[in-house]
Amino acid sequence: MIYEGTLSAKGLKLAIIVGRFNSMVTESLLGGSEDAIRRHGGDLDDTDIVYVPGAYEIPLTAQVLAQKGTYDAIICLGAVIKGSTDHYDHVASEAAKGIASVSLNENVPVIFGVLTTQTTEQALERAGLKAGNKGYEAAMAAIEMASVLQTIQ
Ligand code: INI
Repeated sequence: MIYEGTLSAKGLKLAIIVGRFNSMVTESLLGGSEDAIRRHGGDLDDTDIVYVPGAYEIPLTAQVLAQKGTYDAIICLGAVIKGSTDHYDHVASEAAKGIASVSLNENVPVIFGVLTTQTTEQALERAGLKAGNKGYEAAMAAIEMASVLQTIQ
């Protein structure tokens, strides 16, 4: 037996968490996610968007949303860009670990759409310039995971 998800967002209830830090990047990621959902049959009126201060605050927010039990998947969008201190490393690693643990503990796909880059230019490239839009890709992963989990459950 082979199980696989579809790429249809029709009928899915999704949440998107967006970090305000580096908002020029994260707003472009959000646009990419919305584009993916809309172009795959999803209803943006059924998609909840939650803004948080920065990537560090994403895991707790994802946990509270997941515990509501109403979302088929949660998309986490952020941009952690290396500065002159090691603050970057703490924020990036806590966001990554936290998002993974919420997903495993709550049995909800929680998608890692947090960019971690050395420069603002690299982040912008991945938010709609020459390296695609990771927000779009994160939404596609959310759609596929919501679907494949429905299939195997
Ligand atoms: N938050 C980010 O989302 N990206 C960053 O690059 C960043 N840096 O570099 O500091 C960042 N820091 C804020 C952090 O996410 C928290 O909002 C803050 O520490 C308050 O808890």
